[in-house]
Amino acid sequence: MKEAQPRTVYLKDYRAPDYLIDHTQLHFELEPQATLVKSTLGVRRNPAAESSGALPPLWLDGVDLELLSVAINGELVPAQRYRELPGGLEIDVPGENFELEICTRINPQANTSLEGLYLSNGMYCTQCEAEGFRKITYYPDRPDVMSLFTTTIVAPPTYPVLLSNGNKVASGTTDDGRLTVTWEDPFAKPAYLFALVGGDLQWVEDRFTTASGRDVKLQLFTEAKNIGKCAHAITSLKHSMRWDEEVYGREYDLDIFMIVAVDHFNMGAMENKGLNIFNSACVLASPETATDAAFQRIESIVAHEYFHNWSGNRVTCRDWFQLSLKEGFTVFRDAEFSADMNSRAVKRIEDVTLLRTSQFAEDAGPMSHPVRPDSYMEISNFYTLTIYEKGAEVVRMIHTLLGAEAFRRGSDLYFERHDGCAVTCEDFVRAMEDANGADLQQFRRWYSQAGTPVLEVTDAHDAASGTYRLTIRQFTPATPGQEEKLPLHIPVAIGLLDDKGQDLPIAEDGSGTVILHLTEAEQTFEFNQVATRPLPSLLRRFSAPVKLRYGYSDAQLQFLMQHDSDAFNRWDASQRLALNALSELQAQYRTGVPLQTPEQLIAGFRSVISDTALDPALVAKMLSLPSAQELAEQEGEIDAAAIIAARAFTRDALADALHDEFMARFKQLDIRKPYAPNAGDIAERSLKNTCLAYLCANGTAQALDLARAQLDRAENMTDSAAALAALVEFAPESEATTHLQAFYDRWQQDTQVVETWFGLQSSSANYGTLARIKQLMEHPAFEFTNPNKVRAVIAGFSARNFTQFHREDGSGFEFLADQVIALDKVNPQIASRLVTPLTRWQKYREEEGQKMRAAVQRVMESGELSRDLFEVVSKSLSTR
Ligand code: 7MK
Ligand code: ZN
Repeated sequence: MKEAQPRTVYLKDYRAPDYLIDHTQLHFELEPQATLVKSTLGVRRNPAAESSGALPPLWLDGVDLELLSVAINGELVPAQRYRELPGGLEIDVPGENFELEICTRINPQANTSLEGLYLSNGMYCTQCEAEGFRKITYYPDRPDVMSLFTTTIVAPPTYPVLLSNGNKVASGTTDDGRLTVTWEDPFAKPAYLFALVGGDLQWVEDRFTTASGRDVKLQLFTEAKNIGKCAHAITSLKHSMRWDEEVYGREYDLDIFMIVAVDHFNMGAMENKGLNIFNSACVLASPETATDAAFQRIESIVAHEYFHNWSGNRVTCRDWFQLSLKEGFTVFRDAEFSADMNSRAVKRIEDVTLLRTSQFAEDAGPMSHPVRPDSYMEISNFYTLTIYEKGAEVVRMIHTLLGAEAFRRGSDLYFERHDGCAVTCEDFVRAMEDANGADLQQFRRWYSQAGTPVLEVTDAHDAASGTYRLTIRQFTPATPGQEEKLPLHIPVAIGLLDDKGQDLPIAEDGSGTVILHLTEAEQTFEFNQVATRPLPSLLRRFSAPVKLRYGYSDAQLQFLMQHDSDAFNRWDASQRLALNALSELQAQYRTGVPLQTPEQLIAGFRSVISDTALDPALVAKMLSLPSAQELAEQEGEIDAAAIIAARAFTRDALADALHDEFMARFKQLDIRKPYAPNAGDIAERSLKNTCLAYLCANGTAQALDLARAQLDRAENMTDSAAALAALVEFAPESEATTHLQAFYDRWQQDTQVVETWFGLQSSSANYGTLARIKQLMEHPAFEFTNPNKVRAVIAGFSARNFTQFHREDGSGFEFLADQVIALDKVNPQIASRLVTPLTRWQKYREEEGQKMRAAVQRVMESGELSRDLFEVVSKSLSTR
């Protein structure tokens, strides 16, 4: 019942379970250091099991449990009939059907891994996905075992709120004055969707009437001090419920939907049936304390977890290799929801930025894996951008290939056919095919093939015949364990612009965008009646998760920035223009010549900044330079110093050349009005604050005064945080420190604002030095056992402060290695995520790469590692 040793699990070894659990009765007596868990299981031989003949022993997963007793059909089982083994319990069984009762003791207070049952600020809560339930009791902890759960919780009256999944069916007081509550979940579910909460909580309540007239009670539980921060999440929830009815025809299925906010949480949130548990940072918001970005993040995460009720809970995963079945689909669903609620183009830009910056880097690194992996050591390591974001792109491509109506027919069939079942990615694709008579045979390769495909596009125009030809070549670079790659079925959305910037009517219906089906390694597409050479707008809306290469000139990019009817590609053109300038500057830096002012980029940005016809949010995105991390991803061999120098130089050159434009636009947008987190206002604030950052980069006293004034009188966190960030980055250090102290004094009672405050310092290129990071870790508000604090301070530095983390002395790497080693003892999941930047050492220039590798090596040799950390570190050291 200790954790099992590192072993690799393979998809090809999947076997149906030998036994099913028809019903699961749980009885908890909550005690911080000695919680008693009694579980009563209705066990039945699985008729579909592959083992035949004699009854195999029953295997139950279990980790860090103290076994008290085992009984079968009401009689204690003697010790020689069961075996406590690493990772679980093996029991000899008396027949095909029996009732099994197991009593165990656990220690929630000592549980800092935040998996299973633990305490957060005195509140009991659980996190079971993926394999946390085995830290609560012995159980077949696998998603293809679905059971009806009844849960009784007994706790002292100091924990008046006792929650679990489903409906409350009984409550009372025990003889010794403790509270007892029983919950019954009428839907069969796998153990990973189980949840329990116990604490002294307050709540806000609302109602929602479903399309068919069911009245649903909505509750959001939190510590009393946060009760004023619940409104936005409740509104988001109601919007999500309505949207899923309208767009997918999916209604909520219980009479109550609860959300609980907890401060200690490894991830964003969790979709436990009827009882979602959220990281406080992903659910609590008020205008004074939360930024626009936080408001939008909350809206999308509330939606994501709610949408899981169908894509995840009613239809769940057969095994964890199928994780993207629920996650990719649900991310696609929440992205479309956010696009409908806000600006579609801006949402797409944000998602693609994340994909290109982080998923592409993952796909090019030692942990590269397909959307449906074929092996893993620790499943927690596979809650990745590939599973989530690339998985969502794969679903989006199906939507693009089939069209919206056909996609809906496919999802209807999928939900109907597999309701109440644990299924596979293959089942999803087949439903899409069967509902439409479609053929997605070649498309399936997207699920099994890792790596980011590259498209190389060339074109030719023949004026005499009026033909225009686009030739597209595709290839995917090798990834660890997958040398050979096959051509994929890729939807490439394109338009052709005439010399006025108008779309040629190339689609059958006369519109300007067509979807090319690229299926071969190289393919030529022909367009007729094209009199003059057009300018292609390629991969509109980012119709596939690929790297697209085409030899655009800077002038063509500026033309696309101004004229493309596809807003996404207008933005993309601005980014390509910036990338051209930045890679040129990196080359100059490397050869030691003086850096030259990027005139083309300045001209391009100038044309955008004053364009008042464009959505200001889009303008803000177009004026934003790719991050250092995104630039690094672009390079074959990363030269961190060159990236840092080129980027800072470019930013300063833009700040200088466009000072008057930035000032004019800032002044125009700097109007006082009551805060509302709607798309229009968010857009204006984002452009205003983008201008402010450039103005401050310029460093004039006048610009800094604007930031000081804004910090002084801002009534919302978006504007105060933006002003503070600009001052921290660009004001003299002593002044920055003074502002930070004042800000802290004002907000120290507010956990979410303190997290923002930490993050703003640790990620500041100028202010966030290693010495300062170490200081922040000594701050009384820092907590090594709280993932949000660790992420804000340590990951703020290692993952978002490229400049300081990559200092040439390698001190950043050594620091991170130290923190990872220490964290692994506290919280393996967080340690394993935090080490990521170091594990990509292979891509860096020799000297720096070797320093990073040495840090990884030191982690490896530091003693016994968790399975989580061992997997990522060993894979990093074994790739070249
Ligand atoms: C999002 C799993 C959960 C990483 C990103 C989430 C997790 C990890 C939320 C935890 C989720 N099922 O809903 O996907
Ligand atoms: Zn999810």
